[in-house]
Amino acid sequence: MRMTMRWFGPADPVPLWKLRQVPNLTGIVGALHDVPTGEAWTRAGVAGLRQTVERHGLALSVIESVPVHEDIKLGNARRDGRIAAWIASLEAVAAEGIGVVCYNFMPVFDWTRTDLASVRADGSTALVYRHADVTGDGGDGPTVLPGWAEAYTPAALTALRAAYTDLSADGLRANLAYFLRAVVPVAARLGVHLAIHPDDPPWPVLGLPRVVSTADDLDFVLRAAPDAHNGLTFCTGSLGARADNDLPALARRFAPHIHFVHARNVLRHGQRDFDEAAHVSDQGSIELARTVMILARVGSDVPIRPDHGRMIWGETGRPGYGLHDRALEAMYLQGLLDAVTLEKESHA
Ligand code: DNO
Repeated sequence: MRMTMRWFGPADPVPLWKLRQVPNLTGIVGALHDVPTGEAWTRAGVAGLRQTVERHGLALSVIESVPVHEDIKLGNARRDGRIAAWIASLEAVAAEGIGVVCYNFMPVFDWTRTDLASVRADGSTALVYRHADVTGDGGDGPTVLPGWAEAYTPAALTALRAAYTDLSADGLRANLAYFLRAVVPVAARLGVHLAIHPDDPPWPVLGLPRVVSTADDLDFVLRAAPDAHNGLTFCTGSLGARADNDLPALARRFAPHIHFVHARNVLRHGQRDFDEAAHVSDQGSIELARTVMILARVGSDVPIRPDHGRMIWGETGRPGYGLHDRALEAMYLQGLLDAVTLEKESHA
């Protein structure tokens, strides 16, 4: 696997020159964050990002994400126009030679946490999720939570959530299948590997359905438009927030369809609460080392990135995306990859 790290563009407190000094880091995971969701990216925009990354001696390996507009998830009358724009973005990405595109299909909210700086016993801070804190304010839920990719006004959020009232999980699944049947043939023609990101957390939030949470859900995605270019982002932290997702088993089962890996650990408390933990396997509930080694043994040579880290050594910045802990994580992952390489050599 190829080591990559996420970079949020010129406004990211962690500059590219620092990422370049992480040993064995070759690739950057980026996006055009200033293009509004639903608008088509231009080739010039993608070229600009690629050139900036390349000037720092790195490659733009993955686009994360080309956001999917709510009209597509809702399956309303505007969806075909939105899909056309998504396809135009895909064409811009392909024209610049970038081969992997990550996206998600979570209604309204992207990843959700209830505290972005929970103080740990060692003085570091981490992101945590407490289900009661999302749903526990009388039924309507809060209008703003830390970590949402889109900032909604309370009125916009209420209207958007109302639009989902009649959409069941099966309805959302049908809209996902419609989207996949439209975009996968284009991705195949362009040679771009699509990698859907699982729901984070992998259960319904605020009454909105989520349909990319379990092994059956991943299977549904792959069957909806069977093609080598229709694949998965294997996010250990998202999938691993559910105790009934057996990560080593999922890694073995889905390896041929995994085009991108997000690695991190979580410490689960009960069914619906968790803390983000340091990567080392025994710090969390996930068998992270075993899972990554399985992917390295049986999977393809795909990009992997350390996902969120804690804030350590007094670092401040974008929650989950500081430099120090993610660099430690990259080294832990690199050690696991080296171990598998040595293992393969000793059997050769
Ligand atoms: C959080 C990320 C997500 C991810 C999207 C992919 O840090 O893993 O925001 O980028 O869900 O579409």
